[in-house]
Amino acid sequence: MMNRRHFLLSAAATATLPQLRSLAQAPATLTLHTDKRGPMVPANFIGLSYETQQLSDPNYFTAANTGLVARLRELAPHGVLRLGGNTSDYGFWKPTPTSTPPPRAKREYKLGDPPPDLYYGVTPEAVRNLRAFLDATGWTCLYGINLGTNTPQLAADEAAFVAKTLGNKLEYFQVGNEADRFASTIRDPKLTGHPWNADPFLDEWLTFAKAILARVPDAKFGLPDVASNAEWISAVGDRLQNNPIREHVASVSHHYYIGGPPSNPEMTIEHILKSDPRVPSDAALVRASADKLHTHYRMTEGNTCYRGGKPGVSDVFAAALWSADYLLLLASLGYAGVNLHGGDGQMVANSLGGKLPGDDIVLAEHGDPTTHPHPYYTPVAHIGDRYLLEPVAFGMRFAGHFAGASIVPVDFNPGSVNATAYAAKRADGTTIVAVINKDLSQDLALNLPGFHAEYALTAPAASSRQASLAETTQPSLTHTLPHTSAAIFRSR
Ligand code: BDP
Repeated sequence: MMNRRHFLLSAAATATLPQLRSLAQAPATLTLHTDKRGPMVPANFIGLSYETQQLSDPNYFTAANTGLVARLRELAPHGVLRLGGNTSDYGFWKPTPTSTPPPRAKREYKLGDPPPDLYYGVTPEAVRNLRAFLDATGWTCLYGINLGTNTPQLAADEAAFVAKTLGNKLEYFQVGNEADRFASTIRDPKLTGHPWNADPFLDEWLTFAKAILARVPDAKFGLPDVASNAEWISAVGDRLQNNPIREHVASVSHHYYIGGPPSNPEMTIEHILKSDPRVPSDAALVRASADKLHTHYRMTEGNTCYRGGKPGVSDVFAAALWSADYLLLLASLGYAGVNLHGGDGQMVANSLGGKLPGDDIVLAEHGDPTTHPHPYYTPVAHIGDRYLLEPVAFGMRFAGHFAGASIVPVDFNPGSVNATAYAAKRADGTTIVAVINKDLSQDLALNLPGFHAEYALTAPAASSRQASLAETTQPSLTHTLPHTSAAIFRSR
């Protein structure tokens, strides 16, 4: 019965819906399943992730930093700014000029992580300025609180001030960043004498969350914000599903970098444009955990190449094609949002021990690192006295056209061309289709009756530092989408 019904529905849908057919040797077909409901893409789907240490300069996130305000508004009218990263476990709440950090166990420096003696204060002024910055941008905030080198009392004091000051601009707190990596740093069993895994993490997390709830009774949290450990994602759902704190979990969160570090010869343009099976498998895990808690799931930090990004890969047009595809894939997998990591080069360098390894690559090629964005993967760069949208941000803006729409599941077969397609129904009743041709040499032949091209994402080459996302009326795009480009089509 089920099979037959399913067959009839899809047959009907196929017969009445637009079909996209390639005219070249590699035929592409696209079927829109408008009879099936896909996930709703939240209006604030687009996000950025910055190091919490950015708050150590109270003049960074301020309404007066008009260049940065303007770039965020261009990126998305309603985005989410996430503060976290490795530095979030090294800062302290500094309510008065004489406040001191809590004592910290001594440990050795480990390559690629913050130095053990990294300390910085977050002041009330920085949080007040952050509120004004959020008001000026129209964005909200995921606020990271130190779990690694903090006390529950200080965390609660900070959370109380942040909740009061940010008001409805605060989405939720995150306590601890990538705690699944603490075993080799701030919870090294050789120093603590205790094993470090999801259980002691959740014990510590619950102590902090309860201390915060005692001061902010309606506080919400996202967790576990892991770098990659799948067991921890499952442990959150399993351990918290029967705990009353479940009501306060706003999101199950994790991070994703395609790979790294920059010196890894596998981190190439070709590599970042391939589909990664880890994306749907992570999504299935995180969704299962979120379902147990009746909550959302979000990718709160990630980008192309970890350790600050790779020149020539993370800061070029290929990264725009990657982000356009990756964000729409996550939207179609039901994620509530995505935060790509970036910010000020020095802060990301601090998160990695003081240096961006991408600089060595530029210098080895006799280039000038100062002409590149720092970090190399940042969506918004600060070069000289200007803030600029980098290619990766153009892919985010492209995907942002789906914010507020409902995903329409598709079947897409581009033949031998490395291309992807996504569709959504917008509130105004029109259907939009995004086609991303990530192929570096093959054009994609299209036939999309009833649709016209609306936006084109283009650049001179995948390795170009330039990107363009422009409105278009070019009729030829509905027949041929050139290689290394993407377009959004709208139903008439
Ligand atoms: C993540 C950290 C972040 C780093 C980033 C990177 O949370 O602080 O900047 O990796 O390696 O693991 O680029």
